[in-house]
Amino acid sequence: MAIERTFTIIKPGVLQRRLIGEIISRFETKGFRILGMKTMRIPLVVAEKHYAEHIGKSFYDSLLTYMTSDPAVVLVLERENAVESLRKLAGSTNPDNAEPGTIRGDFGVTTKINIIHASDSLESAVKEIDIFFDRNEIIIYSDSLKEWY
Ligand code: 3AN
Repeated sequence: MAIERTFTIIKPGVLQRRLIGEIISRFETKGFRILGMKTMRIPLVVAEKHYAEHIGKSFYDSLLTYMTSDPAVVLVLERENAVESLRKLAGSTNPDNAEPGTIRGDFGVTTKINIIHASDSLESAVKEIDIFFDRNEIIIYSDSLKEWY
């Protein structure tokens, strides 16, 4: 399977709940390499760009309010089949439908506050990484553990 990069947002509120370590630990245990990671308050223009496909939907305004309300942690992750693998780890959009053992299934609150974003395709991942990261913030390094993953 091909090595891919994907993008994730650990959404507002997770820092306050002290769950960042738990969630990043799940990425690492699953073999993702962290190529970029930062804490940020997402500017409104960035949130608008990221969620442009949802303009006009009933939840759009409240989603933007939530996404810009408190700091988030954004990451660029790499591994084989990264996009599908991270979507599985995140679980269904509605935490009530997300399987136990998934991040949303274990820690999600509501569909809006489902605590994590994971790119839904390689194309989205490329676009979203570009929205949130400068090129020099993505670090390529050799990985001595790669044969395990
Ligand atoms: P996913 O993030 O699982 O790909 P999308 O792209 O349908 O799901 O939705 C983007 C984000 O919009 C979700 N992560 C969630 O925060 C929010 N959202 C989606 N549907 C609803 C809804 N019905 N009510 C409130 N918020 C929603």
